[in-house]
Amino acid sequence: MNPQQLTTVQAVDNAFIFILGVSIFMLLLITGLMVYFVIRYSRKRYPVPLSQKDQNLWLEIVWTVIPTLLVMAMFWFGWEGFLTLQRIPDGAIQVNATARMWSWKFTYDSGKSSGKLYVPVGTPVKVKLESLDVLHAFYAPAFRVKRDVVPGMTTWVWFEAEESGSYNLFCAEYCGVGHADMITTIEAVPQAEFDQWVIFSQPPVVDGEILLDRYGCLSCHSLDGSASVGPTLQQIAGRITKVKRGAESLELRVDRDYLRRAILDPEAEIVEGFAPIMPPFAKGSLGQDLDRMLDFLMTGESIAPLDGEQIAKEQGCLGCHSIDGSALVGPSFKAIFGRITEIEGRGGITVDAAYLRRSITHPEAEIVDDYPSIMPVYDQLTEAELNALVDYLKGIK
Ligand code: HEC
Ligand code: HEC
Ligand SMILES: [Cu+2]
Repeated sequence: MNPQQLTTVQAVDNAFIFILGVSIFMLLLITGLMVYFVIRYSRKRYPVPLSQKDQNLWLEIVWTVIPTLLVMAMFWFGWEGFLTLQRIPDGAIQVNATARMWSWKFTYDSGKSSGKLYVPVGTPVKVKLESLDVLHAFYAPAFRVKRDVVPGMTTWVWFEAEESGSYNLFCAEYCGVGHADMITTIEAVPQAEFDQWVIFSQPPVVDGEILLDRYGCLSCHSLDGSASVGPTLQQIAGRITKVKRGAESLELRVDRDYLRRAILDPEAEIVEGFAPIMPPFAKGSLGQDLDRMLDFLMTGESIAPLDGEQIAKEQGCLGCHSIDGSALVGPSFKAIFGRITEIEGRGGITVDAAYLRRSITHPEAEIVDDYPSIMPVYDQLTEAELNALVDYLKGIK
């Protein structure tokens, strides 16, 4: 077998193209011969048969041996393809995929998760597949992989993206009314971008110190007043800082804008007495965390609230709940706060924050009348995420 492993695309395409090629060749050969014989030996030309052969050993050998070889070759390509799909190459990174009605969640080693599958170009990726509810299937046509995602069982696929781009990813097993919402994409990005993305945009944290630590700020900055590689960040807001902007020396009061510049473009203004070695942080890689970081640095404590809408999207809530009043799989979120909701076997309950929390963490405890009890249990949300969700729901008018 080849010392260098095939990719899944090569493996499947080899088998496919070989079988297709043989089939087309046979189709043309047989049809051509048939037409030729029909004309050549038509009854008009030869009303009486010229000969009546019933034996030709060579012909029999030829049409036994050649098809046998062809079928064995088909088996060879198929078998090689099967083995390639089974054998995960060395150096593959792992991503865990969780399918649920009706969304995908991909979790990376760093703890980061996303609704699209991000992969580095040129590195094999092993995707571990698990389902939280019913049968789904992971189907990425561009990489020729398709595998059932079975509740209670772990399956996996691997593939390697050779070029960066955005590739379709489907659920290929009908899994209920929201099945079609399980379309997402595989985003293949250059390795450096992937590393940046996986490391620098991680799950939301609520503690400012953890947040700074996560981005590596604390390896150069202290929070206790001591200078290290960079100035301390303790009580930085409002402090007068001496910086060099080009050749110019300035004294600036630290405000939000200054902090933003110091993080996104540290080279523009260098704090006196320190080396210009702080790496710039791209706005995109910090995302929402930039504002939360600034909040923390400005106040020393509070962190901006998480974006509840974002969480609702990521968690798939909006696949089952509309915000425009239409009933999807679950009741609409429109004007949910304060309304009376009819609970099976218990009558009307006024929707308040506590009820919303219970609905999310223990949806099976109170079932809204006329709806099936299929809402997934969200017990993995952090306190902050839960609060953000409840605030978001409250705000939907
Ligand atoms: C490799 C070390 C290093 C890392 C990592 C680093 N910094 Fe810095 N930082 C410095 C140095 C050195 C300075 C002073 C020189 C300058 O202004 O660029 C500085 C300056 C600053 C200043 C201006 C401080 C003042 O007194 O005016 C702020 C604010 C700051 N960094 C925030 C951050 C944040 C937030 C992070 C993480 C997202 C971070 N830094 C990551 C080394 C680092
Ligand atoms: C698979 C579909 C599905 C998903 C995903 C889902 N829900 Fe639900 N949800 C339902 C159904 C069905 C009901 C009604 C039955 C019940 O009470 O369990 C419901 C009920 C609710 C209720 C009570 C509504 C009322 O009118 O009293 C709230 C609040 C709620 N969901 C919030 C959420 C949030 C927040 C998320 C995301 C974290 C979410 N749901 C995700 C299907 C879903
Ligand atoms: Cu599905």
